[in-house]
Amino acid sequence: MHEISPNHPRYQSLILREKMAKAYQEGILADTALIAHGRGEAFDYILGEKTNPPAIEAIKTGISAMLLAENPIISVNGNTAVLSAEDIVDLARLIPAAIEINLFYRTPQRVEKIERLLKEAGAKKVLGKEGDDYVPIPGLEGPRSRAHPEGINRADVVLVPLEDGDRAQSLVASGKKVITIDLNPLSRTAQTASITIVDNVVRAMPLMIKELKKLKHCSRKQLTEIVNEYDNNKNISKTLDIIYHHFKQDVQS
Ligand code: PTJ
Repeated sequence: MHEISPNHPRYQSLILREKMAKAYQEGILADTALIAHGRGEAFDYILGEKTNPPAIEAIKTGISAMLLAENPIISVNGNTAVLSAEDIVDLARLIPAAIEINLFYRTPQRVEKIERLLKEAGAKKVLGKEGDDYVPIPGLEGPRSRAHPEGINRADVVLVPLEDGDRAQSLVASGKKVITIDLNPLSRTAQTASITIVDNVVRAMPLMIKELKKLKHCSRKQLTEIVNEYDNNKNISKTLDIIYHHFKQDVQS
């Protein structure tokens, strides 16, 4: 570990890097997790490393959809667990929603480590463990197609931060509402999901919890209106406009 000065202009970003590097050394993360993180960092940089208005709108809609759901669930992979374990547990408790481990690069050792991380963060029940029952998600092969019968399989709304495109597509195709958090507005996941929050998971999750506390008092009718008024393609276009203007300003200045 290197000593990082809080005065460093990229302090937050460097702290997250160190956290990810340590988790990789501990065997919690997949071999390519740091590449995925780096791609996220690049997009975060061009988004101004802040939560932009379209993300706020998507957060509000995503929380409304989770509150309206009969069986909401949060699908957790290695990167999300390392970056946001406490927030995942808090959000799941407050909605309330189930938590299921679902890994792209699944190994029994990683599943156990991620389960431990979630339990240490306060999770009472975690689905998708090694010995657990599972059914395949139609259209997907291998370990990443696993869906717990009481979890993702029967869920109507799934929050899947940092997801891979195939899986997001398959979940949508099986009739589920998919909410994702992805810094890349052009990724297949971002383009396929029902509600795409283009933001860093470390900023989006606390904001989701804050929004939940506000929306919890709304009627089902009000929540339904929020969901029905939302247009994901328009929302992503607004984010792309922000990126475009960001570049344009930089070129002109
Ligand atoms: O733990 P596993 O085995 O399930 O593997 C997880 C990874 C993330 C390695 C795997 O799903 C993967 O390879 O994902 P991709 O296809 O690289 O997609 C990751 C997406 O997340 C990319 O679009 C990144 O821009 C985005 N991303 C990376 N870091 C963040 C992020 N989005 C939000 N917040 C981040 N911190």
